Amino acid sequence: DAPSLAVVGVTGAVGQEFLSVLSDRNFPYSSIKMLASKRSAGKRLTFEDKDYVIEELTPDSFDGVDIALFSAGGSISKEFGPIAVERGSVVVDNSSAFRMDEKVPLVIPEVNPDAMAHIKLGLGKGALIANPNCSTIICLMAATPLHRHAKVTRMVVSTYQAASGAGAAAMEELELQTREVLEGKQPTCKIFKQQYAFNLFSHNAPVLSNGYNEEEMKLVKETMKIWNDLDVKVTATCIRVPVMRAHAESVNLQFEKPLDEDTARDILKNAPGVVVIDDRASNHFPTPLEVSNKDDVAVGRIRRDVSQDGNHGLDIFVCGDQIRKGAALNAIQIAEMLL
Ligand code: 2RA
Repeated sequence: DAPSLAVVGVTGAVGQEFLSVLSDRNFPYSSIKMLASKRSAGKRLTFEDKDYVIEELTPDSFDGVDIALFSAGGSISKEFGPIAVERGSVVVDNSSAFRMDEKVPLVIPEVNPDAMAHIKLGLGKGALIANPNCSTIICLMAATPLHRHAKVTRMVVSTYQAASGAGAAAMEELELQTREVLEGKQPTCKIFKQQYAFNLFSHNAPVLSNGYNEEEMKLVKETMKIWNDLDVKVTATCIRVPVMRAHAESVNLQFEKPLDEDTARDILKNAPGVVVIDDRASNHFPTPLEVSNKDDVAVGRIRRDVSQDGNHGLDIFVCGDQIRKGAALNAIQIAEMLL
């Protein structure tokens, strides 16, 4: 019979997208708990023509819950993820809290489904599965089909990341600043402390001692874990750009054996969850607006890397919806694998 669900962080951008995706995909459920902080407890929401009261997240919230979808930040996942597992729930966690824990599968269903093959519902014991970071998901949805064909030895990623990755408030501030700047007013800078509208800046994640920021090191480390390949060389530069909800990424790939652009294009055309938009004649390639609110990741600018000998290098350009495939859709596809 259908599982009982809980959505932790239901009022956030990803929490709301969880509900949209559950509904769009007719995900079966016997019951669903809407969980959030004390601040939101008591508020009402309607989901699939039924009224719900948002409940405050407590340890008891997970009694009788089969699948708990988390997207309420790393500290909430760290505190309540293990409690939910203890109460018998399978947790799909969108935060970074457990992604690099070797006991926790880090899963993109189209890429490495086997990593969670040992986790089932109804065994009377819980488990935790981590959803990768959005920029990792979007990059690997395109890079993995090529990697499977010709083994990537080095990947260089430059990301152009949307406001949504910093939450609903960041999206609101981008819109507000855009209006203010156009009206000749001083932009309101509360979220990023600098002007975002008509500007771009290095990703707001903390910068580490090696000069990389946390977002860039997520791409490096999560790729190695998801590909189960500690030898692949990855470097990244993550930039925040004034776009609402879809990330764009320029990806340079070097391969162990030759892979020409036509073969690469065919591979990508047949890759699950990927659409190729690669029309040189009309200069039509993926854009954030074109992938927003959609499930598929779009790939284009597929071309031989002219700085490499032969066909051992490719450049591609990828766009994907950060809230959907970058977070909520991927998490629910993981949950679907439990059914
Ligand atoms: C960002 N990857 O875009 C983060 C969101 N999880 O800032």
